[in-house]
Amino acid sequence: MVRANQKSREPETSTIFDLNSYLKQQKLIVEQALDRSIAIARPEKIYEAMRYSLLAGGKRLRPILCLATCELMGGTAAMAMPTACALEMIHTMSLIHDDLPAMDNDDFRRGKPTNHKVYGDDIAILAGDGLLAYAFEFVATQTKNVAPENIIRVVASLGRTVGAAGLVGGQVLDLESEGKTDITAETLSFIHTHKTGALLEASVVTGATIADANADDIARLSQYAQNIGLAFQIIDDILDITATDEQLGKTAGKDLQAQKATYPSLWGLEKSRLKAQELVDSAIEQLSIYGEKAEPLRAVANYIVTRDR
Ligand code: GRG
Repeated sequence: MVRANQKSREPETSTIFDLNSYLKQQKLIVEQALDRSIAIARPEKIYEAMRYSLLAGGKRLRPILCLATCELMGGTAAMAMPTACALEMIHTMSLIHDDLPAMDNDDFRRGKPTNHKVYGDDIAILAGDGLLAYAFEFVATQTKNVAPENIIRVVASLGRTVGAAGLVGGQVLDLESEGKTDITAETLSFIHTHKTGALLEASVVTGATIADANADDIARLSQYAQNIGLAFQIIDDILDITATDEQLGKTAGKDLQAQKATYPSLWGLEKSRLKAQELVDSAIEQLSIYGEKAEPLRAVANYIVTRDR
């Protein structure tokens, strides 16, 4: 027995969760699965363009969240991996389209020339379309050992997330808001809960659904995801001001240049940071019921406010 004034002989690091190793390891297994997910076929150019952006790096946060939530709810990484890959395919397609001249018009993404800079606008549009369609095919054909009704729920959730009720709707309001000086906090929140938050929430909800989580757990985990989703966007806005092109792997300072309303433009940098931290604290509170098992989700939430890229 260990007395109060006696030090335990257990190594102190045994229960400390090493976020950096965890993220590195999870990123590696996700990237291996993504590499296997699409083979080059005819016409080679479109498969190369899809693979170019899909395998260009990135933090792989959405797949990591999906795998972690599935495991927290008692499922396995293997059950969730096709959905984890699909989430990254959808995210990547949204970045390819967002970078096009008709949208955000960027030359760099993930430290490399954007898809349309390498393959032209026509192929970049089609590479995005190809990735989007393939994401759904991949979930439907590759998911194993998951109840069919849960696979259907995952497909429905992904569909809602990318459509007008999610990413597309958020992007439209974002485009309409450009250059306007009277954007309210409510409009800004609509843009980001749809454009950024929806896919992060779907990452968590699909992971839980694959593991057959109950409605209470899904509601709690959705709340966690909504909080980290907004915090993620606030930090994204802050980094657009404070980080360099090299750190971000894309052009920094674009929000100011495009006269976009952002959280720092509404609240200032300091209040934005505080707000992001509050959201992460609330997200972490949602996990208390799960104890130590939720350490990966807690650590990802903390990473979101401390990240520098
Ligand atoms: C989904 C059909 C369909 C169309 C796309 C273009 C568009 C509609 C939506 C834009 C969505 C978008 C680009 C949102 C920004 C989300 C965001 C903060 C991206 C950066 O995510 P990180 O930092 O990037 O996770 P990495 O590169 O690390 O993956």
